[in-house]
Amino acid sequence: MTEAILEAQDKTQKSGYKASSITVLKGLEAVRKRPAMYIGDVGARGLHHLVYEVVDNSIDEAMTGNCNRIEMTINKDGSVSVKDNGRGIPTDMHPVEKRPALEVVMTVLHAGGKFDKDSYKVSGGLHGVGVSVVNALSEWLTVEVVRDGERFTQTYRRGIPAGPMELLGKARGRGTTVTFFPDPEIFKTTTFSYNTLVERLRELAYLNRGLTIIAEDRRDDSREEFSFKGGLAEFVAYLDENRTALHNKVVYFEAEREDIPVEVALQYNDGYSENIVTYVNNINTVEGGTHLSGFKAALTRTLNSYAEKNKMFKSDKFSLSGDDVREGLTAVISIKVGEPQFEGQTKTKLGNGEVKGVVEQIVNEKLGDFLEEHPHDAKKIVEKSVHAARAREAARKARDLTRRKSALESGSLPGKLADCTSKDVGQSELFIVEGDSAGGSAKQGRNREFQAILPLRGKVINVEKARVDKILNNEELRTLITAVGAATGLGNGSEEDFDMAKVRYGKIILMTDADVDGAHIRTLLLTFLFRYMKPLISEERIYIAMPPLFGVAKGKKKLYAMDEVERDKIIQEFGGSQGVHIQRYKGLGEMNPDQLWETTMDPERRTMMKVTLEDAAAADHTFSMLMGDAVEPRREFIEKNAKYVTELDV
Ligand code: 0RA
Repeated sequence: MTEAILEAQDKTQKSGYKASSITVLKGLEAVRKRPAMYIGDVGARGLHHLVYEVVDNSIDEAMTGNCNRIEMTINKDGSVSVKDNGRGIPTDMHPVEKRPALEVVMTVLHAGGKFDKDSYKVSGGLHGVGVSVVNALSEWLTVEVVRDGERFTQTYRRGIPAGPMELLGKARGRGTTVTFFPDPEIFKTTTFSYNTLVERLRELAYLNRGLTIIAEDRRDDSREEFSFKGGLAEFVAYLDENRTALHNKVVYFEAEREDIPVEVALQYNDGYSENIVTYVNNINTVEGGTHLSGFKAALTRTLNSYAEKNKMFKSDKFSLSGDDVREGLTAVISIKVGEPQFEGQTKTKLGNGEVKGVVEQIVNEKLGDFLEEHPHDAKKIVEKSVHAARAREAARKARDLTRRKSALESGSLPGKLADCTSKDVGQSELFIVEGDSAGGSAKQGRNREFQAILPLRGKVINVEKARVDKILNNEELRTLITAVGAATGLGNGSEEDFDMAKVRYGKIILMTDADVDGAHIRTLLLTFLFRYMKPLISEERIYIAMPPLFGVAKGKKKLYAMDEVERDKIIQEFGGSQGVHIQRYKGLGEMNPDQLWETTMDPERRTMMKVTLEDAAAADHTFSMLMGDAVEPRREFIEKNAKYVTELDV
């Protein structure tokens, strides 16, 4: 224990309490000065990361086998408590710093994380920055520890101890409870979303088999308890609950090689999309990486060799491609790496080269075993893949035809697209607009230098229910693919074909009516982008235009309102409703080009919603529910969420 604490201290600081408290203040100051460097941003996302950071510390206790229960509570006053039944943060005197270890952990940057060498701590990224960062960014924080039969507590304000650690008295059990209120001086909002937190906590419960996680919202008495004995197998079943499975039992295995534990669950369904969610140290690696590559390589190889060995291909030359074997596949891969290297735009791509071979070997072996032991399921999976291969071949032939034809007929860009003149991708924007009349207004109202308009006339196909050949026959999606410019020719549009470097616009903005139809078209478009152009979402290039709902005019003055509350405020500012004319915009088409520019398109004045991908698994579940076969969950979701769509987190 003492050794562990010694390790945690700053080795250059040996001059006792005063010097170390100066270091502490400097550390806290650095965090408060540049919060985004530690937690990503100071918006809703950063706010919720505070909770994840505290929970991560408890998860570490669980991962080392020292804790099996974590409770997260949003309290009535809006503060959050995270309680675990782990060993409790040590409370004995720090031999050099001359203050309790608890205070050191809570106030010294990175002190907490270095205690346990065995746990898979994350270097860099948003996670693993240490609970002291949460402390520094909280208006107040109270920690309570039960350890060795006694209860201790300490409170801090903006990271600074409000008093010494206190002994509260005797107590049973053990564990740590951290309660904090985020600092309104730092955060744009301090209101926690229970749903957002629940989604992450559910995910963590799936990822840590057997761990009980309880979420509670005392503001409205919501409560959920998650505990999954089946771990990832149950996760996959949950992701596919709105789909029809091809085989009854989820394929599940785990193994460890070169100190890298690998856990995989997968299931095929009768749909066409590919849904692989990957994690490293409980972090969702949205951009994939070496673990995903290893898995894909093994899947393709194992299915081909099994099918060949069992003479399931009609011709010797036949083989299944990666796309073929991933059609209708839902899989979750979770691995632990001692020193992960995160790369990519959003630092969610695993770079460690050694991981690919490890995952590949394990999947080859274990999936091979599964196929041998379950010939009935194996047959279904191979048949599905062979079917996918045939459809893909037919689609390719059809595509070659259309490509030649369209090359003769026109240039490469769709005729409906009113492109911008600038070739600077960074500043150019593509507006995808619902309907011809709104499209016309947008074309007239835009700044043609950097704004391109693509009006959508016909129906956008539901890609959850269609195979790639059908998708490519959909006029609207084809024009969209061509306008974006990143799919290779009219390639199959899957992630591998999608080339971010070729995207022609910095921002792609969905502009649909503020009504039910508009919302439907927007969901169809988002589903397509999520399934076939995911990097556009993970790199946060997709936006949703927010046209005003009301125009409020008095005399020559006219203001716009996004909702009823704003409308009423404007009426008040105008000195009451006398002589005030209110217009409710039902569709974009009701606005003239100038109005559309002023309210919705002008970068100086518009409000837009950025589409983010915090949690790919939750997004998959939402889309499969919204666009899949089951009607009841969709109706429930829409009723529950219709009122709360402020920040869209797919
Ligand atoms: C440092 C050392 C030990 C445990 C912890 C920190 C710890 C931190 C947190 C944060 C939230 N819950 C926590 N639980 C434990 C190990 C102590 C020992 O060896 O007994």
